[in-house]
Parts: sequence; C-alpha cells; structure tokens
Amino acid sequence: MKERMKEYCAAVEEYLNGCFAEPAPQQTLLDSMRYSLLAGGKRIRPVLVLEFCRVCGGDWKKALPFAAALEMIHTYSLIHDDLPCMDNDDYRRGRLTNHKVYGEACAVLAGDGLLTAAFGTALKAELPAQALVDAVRVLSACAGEDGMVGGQILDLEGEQKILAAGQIHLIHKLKTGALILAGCQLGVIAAGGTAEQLEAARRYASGIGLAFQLRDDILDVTGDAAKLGKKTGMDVNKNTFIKLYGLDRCEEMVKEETDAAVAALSAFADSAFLTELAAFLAGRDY
Ligand code: GRG
Repeated sequence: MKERMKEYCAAVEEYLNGCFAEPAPQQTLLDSMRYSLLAGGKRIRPVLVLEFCRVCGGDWKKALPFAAALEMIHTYSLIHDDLPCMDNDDYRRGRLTNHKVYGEACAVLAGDGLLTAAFGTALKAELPAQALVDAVRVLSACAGEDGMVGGQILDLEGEQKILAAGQIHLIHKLKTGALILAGCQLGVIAAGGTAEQLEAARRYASGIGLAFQLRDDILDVTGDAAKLGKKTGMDVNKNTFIKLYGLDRCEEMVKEETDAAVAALSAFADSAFLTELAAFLAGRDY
C-alpha cells in the first residue's frame, strides 16, 4: 500500500502544484488559494478517486483532474470552516489558517475560487463526455445543499442543542461523508465502471465515512495537536459521536464500520489497497 500511496500522492501534488500557477493581476487570490491547497493534507479523497478508478479497470492517471477537483472542494470547505464566523480556528494542516495570513475577505474568495475552479478542473479530464457529465453531477450533489454544505448548516444550527442520534448521524453523513462518497463514485465513473461497482463503492464510502468521522471526534478528545496540525478540544459545544456514545463505544463503532466497508469490497478483484486504506483511516492519529 505504501508504494502505491506514495505514487498517488506524488501525482496529486504535481497536478495541484500546476494549478493557479501562472502569474496574474489577481496574484494575491491565487497565492491564497495555493497556500491552502498545497499545505499537505492527507489527500484521502483524491486517493479514493484514483484507486477506485484502478480497481474498476481504468487508467488512474486519467482520473487526476477528478481527484484534484475534489481536493479543491475539500480545501475550500476547510478554509471557510476555519473562518471566524464558523469555527474560528488559527491552525490547519500545521500552519496558520488562510484568513490569519490573507485576511477574512481574501479567505472567503480563495474558498469561492477553489470551489468554482473545481468544476472546470474536472472537465479537463480526457474521458468520455458522459463520464464528465456524471462527475460534475456527483461533485455538485456531494458538495452542495444536499451534501457537505447541507451538513454544515445542520451542524451549526445544532450547536448548543442536544440532538437525537439520527440527527447527528445525518449531519456527519452529509458534512464529512458526502465528499468521501464523491471520491469513491468519481473513481468508478472515471473507469466507466458498472452499476454493481458503483453500488459497492457507495457502501464502502458509507462505512469509511462514518469511521472517519468517529475517529475525528475521538482525536478531538484524545489526539495530539502537533500531530493533527490543528487545535484539539474544539468540539465541546458540538454534537459529536463522543457525546452520543462515549469514547469506548465510538472505538468499537470505528471497527464495525471499517469491517462493513471492507465487506463491500468483494465486488472488486484487487481490493488489498482499499482494505488497508480503511484500516489506516480507522487507526489514524492525525
Ligand atoms: C464550510 C462549506 C463548509 C463546510 C465545512 C469540512 C467541513 C465542512 C468541516 C470541517 C470540520 C471537520 C474537522 C470535519 C471532520 C471531517 C473532516 C472534513 C476532517 C478534515 O479532513 P481531513 O482529515 O483533512 O482529510 P486533511 O487536512 O488531511 O485533508
């Protein structure tokens, strides 16, 4: 897994590094977009795109524009999430948050720029027109009001309130799960995969998405800020899985959801990487 992960991450970094790189009058905006985009996240979502493309028999290099587009949307969401009107965070990905360096107005625009550029980037893929249409539809659905942004508003509205389990699961399915789901689906789409493969990818995404958020909530309580690259203890007023289930049960659930994700992989002949990736995400400490 390590070798392939390295290869995917290097290809993603190279692709992203080529974006917004031409000098322009709006240089400050481009610098601010690149500041967050090239800050070295784990690149989990693009890796999911590339690997799902590969296991469905596609050429993963052709899926790089889809992978980069998804990482742009993810990065925009982090920039906006860190703003004073949202989480008001000072650190992200081990460095000062975008608005701390460029100011709030520029950070808002950097997010806007990344979100908008994502769709143009996806359309650069040298793939059949139907794949491009399907990819844009998935990106839009997963990022928008029925996906990540919808989850974010429910999360904000739920602060200081005690929410029922179903509401908390919905928030995280949308806020965190939707972009993970997008990654898995985009890979299948890039490869021209079957309906059965798409369904299996969705089931895998559902399991690792929930496990990912559970681990995120656990790390906010038990994690090391230096390793995480951001402050811990930021979720005290939020509706976390820790409040709902407690730490021990959350640990058990990470395992259950990871097992469920891995079970969905029987639809693919070569699923070793995705199995290991699920285990890595379940056990991550950053
Ligand atoms: C502001 C529109 C808008 C949406 C915000 C991304 C998000 C939605 C909120 C961030 C809060 C948060 C910590 C959610 C938990 C899951 C998550 C998205 C974690 C960050 O993703 P990683 O761990 O980050 O993949 P890196 O930096 O590795 O890419």
